[in-house]
Amino acid sequence: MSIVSRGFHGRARDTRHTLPPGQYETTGFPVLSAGPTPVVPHDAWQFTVRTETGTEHTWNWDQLMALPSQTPTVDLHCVTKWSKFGTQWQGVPLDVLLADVESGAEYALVHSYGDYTTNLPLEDLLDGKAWIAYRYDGEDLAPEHGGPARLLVPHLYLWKSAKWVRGIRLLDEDEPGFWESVGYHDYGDPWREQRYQGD
Ligand SMILES: Nc1nc2c(c(=O)[nH]1)N[C@H]1C(S)=C(S)[C@@H](COP(=O)(O)O)O[C@H]1N2
Ligand SMILES: [Mo]
Repeated sequence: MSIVSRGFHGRARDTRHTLPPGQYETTGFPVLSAGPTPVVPHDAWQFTVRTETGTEHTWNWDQLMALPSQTPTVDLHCVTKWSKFGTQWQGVPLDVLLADVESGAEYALVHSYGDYTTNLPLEDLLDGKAWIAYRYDGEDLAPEHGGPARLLVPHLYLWKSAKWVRGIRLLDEDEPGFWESVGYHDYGDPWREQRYQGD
């Protein structure tokens, strides 16, 4: 994989300030977690990408901090129908983390500390569309919002933005994650209102 400079800039500011169908705007920042908030100290934090052939690439916190980051401003859309405009983040684009990862996989299954998973096509993590985010609104990302670090993939419903992210498995075959396996849409595009399987 290589960094595509076109998309690297093109999608970093995904702010339309327009509501997708069926959404309403909120100015708060609701917390939605399926279980307890895991405690992950920086010195214990690791992020691992495992390819379809089993090769693993692991970064610790200091290595993540040493990578080039971006400061995207994006709109968030939760499947429970709230949207929040203009949220400001800092994070490392997945393009940077995956640049030296040899893979022909088409799918990704994202894992969190605490066992949450979510799936998406690998291409939806690339070309400036997704980050491992560790700062929100000028401060370290709060634990309830996914700190130390969460996936941020704002062009899909927010359940795809796994909090407390610990790794990504690259897969030849699509594999449903936590919400996808209980009836939520496999892809989850808010603009096409893909909330549930069959939408
Ligand atoms: N690990 C983990 N990530 C998660 C969740 C979760 O329960 N566990 N909930 C998802 C859902 S449904 C939403 S809407 C967002 C909520 O993010 P927030 O709590 O920062 O608003 O996180 C997503 N990421
Ligand atoms: Mo959600």
